[in-house]
Amino acid sequence: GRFKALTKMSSASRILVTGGQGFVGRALVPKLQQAWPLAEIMITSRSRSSKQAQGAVRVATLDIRDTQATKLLVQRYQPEMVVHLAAQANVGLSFQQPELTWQTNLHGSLNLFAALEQHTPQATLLVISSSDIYGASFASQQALDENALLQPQNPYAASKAAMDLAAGALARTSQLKVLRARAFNHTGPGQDEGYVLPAFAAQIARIEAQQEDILKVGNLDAERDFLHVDDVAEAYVQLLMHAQHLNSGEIFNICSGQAHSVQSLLDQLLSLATQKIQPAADPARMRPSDLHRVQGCATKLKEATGWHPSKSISQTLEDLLNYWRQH
Ligand code: A2R
Repeated sequence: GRFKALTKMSSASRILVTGGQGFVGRALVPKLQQAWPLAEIMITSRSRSSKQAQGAVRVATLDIRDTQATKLLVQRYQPEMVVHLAAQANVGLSFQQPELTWQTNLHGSLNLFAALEQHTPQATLLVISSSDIYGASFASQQALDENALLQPQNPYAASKAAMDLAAGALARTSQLKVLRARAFNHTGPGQDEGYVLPAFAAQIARIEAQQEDILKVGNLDAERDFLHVDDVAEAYVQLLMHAQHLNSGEIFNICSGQAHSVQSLLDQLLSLATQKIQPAADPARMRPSDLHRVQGCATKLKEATGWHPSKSISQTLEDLLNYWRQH
């Protein structure tokens, strides 16, 4: 049972997290430290400016588009486990800068894969892919599992799909243990206001502090499958812990299994506010949303690792609002 699984868990003394200073990275690193207290952790960032209390964590300056620098880092550090988070993760920006998006998400990833294959062929690699790669498959309005067709609808999604497929091929052609996580929507403290839930929470907090008058909202019809970023990070840790028992190339959806309308999430946030707030439709935020419902099935992840989300959507929204009240 559980004990047997624990004794067989993967060990590691050097863990590398690309993009470790990003939103997910900042939630993940403390969990990695907890799970592997004896391991050394290195994160990469293009800049040295630090959003993170670095503690025992080393920060390497790296642009993954740089083939040589990526090789050198892997060769010198010799990671046993790698979480590949680094990406141009902004969908909007991917329309304006498709070239940057492809260079980072596909070619940068290929640089990392080649470096690992050459210098640390026994390593475990967890690549972070995205539910966006299913794209038009969500038109079915069903909770999608890992077998859904990849039908990306924007440059970001297409570049992540290509990365995901390249990682699948890598699993077949190398000895690396490759795991693919397809993350659905996630949110939490520290997420950029460009995302819908932080945008609501930040405005509510500013209205409570009398710094603003109106809450501007966009399209509220869309339904999305949200997890707290801590539960996403926990899923990544669990996958790494169980890596020895998982097949290389295996795919896991990271999601709650439930879809909530943006309207209902806004309503919940408004009910947490200390005053009555009337939202106002803002034409500038009315981006047409191509997908009505995005919902995933997390059964495979749950069965493989025992993972279960620990934060409900209402706790997640509370966390978010409290974060913005303090910022
Ligand atoms: O270099 P930094 O510290 O600005 O880190 C960004 C990093 N990044 C890169 N790293 C190396 N070379 C590049 N050319 C490059 N471009 C970007 O990726 C950034 O902090 C990190 C991604 O973090 P966020 O933008 O905060 O995304 P988030 O929400 O943490 O997403 C993590 C992963 C991504 O692969 C998404 O595509 C996926 O989850 O949904």
